[in-house]
Amino acid sequence: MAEPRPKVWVSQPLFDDIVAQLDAWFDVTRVSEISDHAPSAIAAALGAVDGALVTLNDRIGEAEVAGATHLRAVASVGVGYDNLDVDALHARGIVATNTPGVLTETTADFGFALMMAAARRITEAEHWLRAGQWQGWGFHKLLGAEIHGTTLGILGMGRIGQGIARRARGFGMRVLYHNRSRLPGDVERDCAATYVDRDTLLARSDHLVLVLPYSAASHHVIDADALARMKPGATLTNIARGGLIDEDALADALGGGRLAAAGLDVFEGEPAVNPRLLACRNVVLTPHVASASLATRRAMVALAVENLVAALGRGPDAGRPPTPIAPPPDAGRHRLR
Ligand code: 8YV
Repeated sequence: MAEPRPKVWVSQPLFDDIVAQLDAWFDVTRVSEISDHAPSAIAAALGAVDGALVTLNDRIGEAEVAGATHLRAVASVGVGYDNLDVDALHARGIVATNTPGVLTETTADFGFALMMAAARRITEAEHWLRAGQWQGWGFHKLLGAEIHGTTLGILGMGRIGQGIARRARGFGMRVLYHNRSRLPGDVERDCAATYVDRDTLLARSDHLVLVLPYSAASHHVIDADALARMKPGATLTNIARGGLIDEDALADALGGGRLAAAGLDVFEGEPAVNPRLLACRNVVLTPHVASASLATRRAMVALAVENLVAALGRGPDAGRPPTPIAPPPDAGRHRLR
């Protein structure tokens, strides 16, 4: 008798033509509408399958996998994996994968664009124009912060941080960075980036961009104290995870004029946005779209599918998923909502 086909759950609608590749190997249950699954619904879904394809909305910790006796692999679409309690998965022998690499340049493009939009007040200027307020020349209207020739600070210097640093070269910016570990000399030279401690980064950056992974260790890394250490008139851009910033402290810094502007693509309680930030005119707000080019989002789903097929022992790379997650030293203390 033929071996039964493994069962797979796809938690959100993704790209049908790419997800269809799973049908060659597995019995696939698809969710047809974007869903904020309750933890109990995730637990029930995982309890019935061998593998799952999930996104950052799907938070999977000990409670969700406790009854998932057949679950062998969770493939997450995205490079950040704070939605997964990797230790809990690994403790049960479940392979966890993410999608690094394929979104690096697209996300770096967006991070740079968001920093520029905040500094040069692009969305504020557009809202002003659309509101019919442009009645004539105002030489002093909508004056922004300079970008070329200034100092860019990057907190978190992985692939995406390095991509942003390389873009900054074209704008004649000095690049400072801080990271858990210092980069090798050849990478620093390639990025024309100088390693500094965190306080120096805060004090010297005209534009600070956050690109570090979110974990308990980095929760509210930008709090009232860090904001007070930033250069007066600087900008702050976050394309990583909302929980890196104490949003009330940021609203104070923006409202009080301590910071010139902020660009935020991610929010602590997303999709809800702190109403104080919504009320600030000097913050550019986007709905977690830094990796959202069509080609990149397709590449992310394709890599997640490849990971799942291989992790469940099928296809040419059976048993060797291309991008498994190796837990960082502080994994397992991720904050799950
Ligand atoms: C994705 C992201 O949109 O990759 C990440 O970590 O935040 C975004 O690129 C998201 O993860 C999709 O699940």
